Amino acid sequence: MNLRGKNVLVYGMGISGQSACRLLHDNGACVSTYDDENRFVSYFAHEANPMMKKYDLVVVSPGIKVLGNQLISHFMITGTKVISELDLGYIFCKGSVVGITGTNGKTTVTSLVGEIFKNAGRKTFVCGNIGLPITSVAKDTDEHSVVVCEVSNFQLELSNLFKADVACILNIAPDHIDRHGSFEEYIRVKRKILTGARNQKVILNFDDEMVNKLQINKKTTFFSKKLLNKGIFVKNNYIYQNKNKIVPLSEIPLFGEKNLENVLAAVSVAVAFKIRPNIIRQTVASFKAPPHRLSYLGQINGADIFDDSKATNISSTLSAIGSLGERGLVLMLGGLNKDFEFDEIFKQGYDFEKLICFGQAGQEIFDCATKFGYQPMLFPTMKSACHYVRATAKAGEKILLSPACASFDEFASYSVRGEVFKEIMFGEIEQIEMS
Ligand code: UMA
Repeated sequence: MNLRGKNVLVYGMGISGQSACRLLHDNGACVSTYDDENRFVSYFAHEANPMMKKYDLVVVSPGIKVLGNQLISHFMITGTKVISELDLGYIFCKGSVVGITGTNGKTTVTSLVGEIFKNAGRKTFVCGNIGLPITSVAKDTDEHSVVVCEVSNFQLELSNLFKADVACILNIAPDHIDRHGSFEEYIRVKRKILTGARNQKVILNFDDEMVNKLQINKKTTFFSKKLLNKGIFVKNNYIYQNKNKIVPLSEIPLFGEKNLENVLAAVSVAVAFKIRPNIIRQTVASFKAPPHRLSYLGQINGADIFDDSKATNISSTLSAIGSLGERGLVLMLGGLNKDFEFDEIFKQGYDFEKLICFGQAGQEIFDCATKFGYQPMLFPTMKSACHYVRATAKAGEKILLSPACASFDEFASYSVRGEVFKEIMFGEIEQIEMS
C-alpha cells in the first residue's frame, strides 16, 4: 500500500491508534486523528469534525464499536476506504504471520507460541490484543521473522486485509454480545480469521462444538484431548502429532482442561512451523501462564484461593468450575454484565459451598440463582465480597473469583480486579479499606 502523500484519518487514540499514526507517518502519509473523548497525540493534526473532510483512508482502533457508529457509517456511505488497525499493521508485516483467536485462552496460547518460536531461535514478535499493537512491531519485521498475533473480535470486526499464514481458533462461546448485537454476528466476525491467504494453514479445536462445525479446507489441522486419526491429540498421557510423541501430560505446568486445550493449540502451531519436538517439550515444561487465569494463589485458614479474574464470560467460568469441581467451592460472581443470561451456570445444578454475588450485575445474578433454588449472598462491590470471604474462609474450601462479567463497574481492567482480589485475600486488610 503506497501511502505517500495520502490523507489518512486515525479514529481512536488509544495505544493502537497512536502506533497506527506513527506507522502511517513513517510511510509518508498525512495523518489526522479523531477521538470521541477528544484525546489526541499533539504532533498529529486533530480533527474537530472529520465528517467535513475527505480522506483517502480511515484506520479504526479496535475499541470502537462499528454497529451504529455514525462516523464510520458516513465514511462507508461516501465510499471512503475504512480499514482496521489490524489490517494496517498486517500490510506492513514481512515474514510469517500467525493469528490466534477464540473466546478464551488467546493470551495463554499466543504467549506460549511466542516462547516456543523464541526458543527455536526465530525472530519473533508477540503482539495484538495481548497488549502490543501489530502496527508497532510491523516496521521491525523481515522475511525470516514470525509475528504471533493475538486477534480479538474487536480487531476482526472491520478487517478484510488481515490474512494470517497460520490461523487458529481455540473455541467459540457467547461473548461481547453487547458489542456485536447477537451470537450469530459474533461467530461471523470470528470466522473472518479464516478468510485467509491461498495457502493459509488452519488450526481448529476438534473438541469445541462451535469450532468443529466451521467449514474446513484441505490444510486444516485439528487438535483434540481425545484420540484422533491424525493431527495433534492426546494418547496414553502424551501429546502426539500423528505418530510422534511431543509432550508428556505430566510435564505440563498449567492447570485444568482448558489449559490442556491451550497447550494442544500451541503445539499445533509450532508443529506447523516444523519446530523440533524437544524445543516444544522444553518450552511447555517451563512455561508460566499469564496471571489471573485460574491461578492458584495459596491458602487462607486451609482454604485454597484461585484468581480467575480473566473469566469475563459464562463459558470461561463454567470451565473453571469444571476444572476445580463443585465440592467445597465458594464461587464469586459479578461485575458488569455483558448482556449474558446467567441461567447457563445455575441450570447445571452444581452444589456450591457458597455463592457470592457482587457489583452492578450482583442483583441480577442473585435473582437468577435464587430462581434455581440457590441461597446466594449479595454484596455491593467485589471488595466488600472479598472481605467477607476472607473473614469466613475455612479448611477444605476452594475460593474462586471467576466473575463471568467485565470488571469496569469497579475496576479499570480484569487485571486490576485480580490484583485487588489478591491484595485483599493476602495483604493488609486495613490498608486496602483505607484506600
Ligand atoms: N474511542 C473513541 N470512540 C469510541 C470508543 C473509543 O473515540 O467509540 C477512543 C477512546 O476515547 C480511546 C481510544 O478510542 O482514546 C481507545 O482505543 P481502543 O479502545 O481501541 O484501545 P487501545 O488502547 O488501542 O487498545 C486496543 C485493545 N482494546 C480494545 O480492544 C478495547 C487492547 O485490548 C489491545 O491490547 C491493544 O489495542 C493493542 O492491540 C484490550 C481489550 O480489552 C486488552 N480487548 C478486548 C478483550 O480482550 O476482551 C477485546
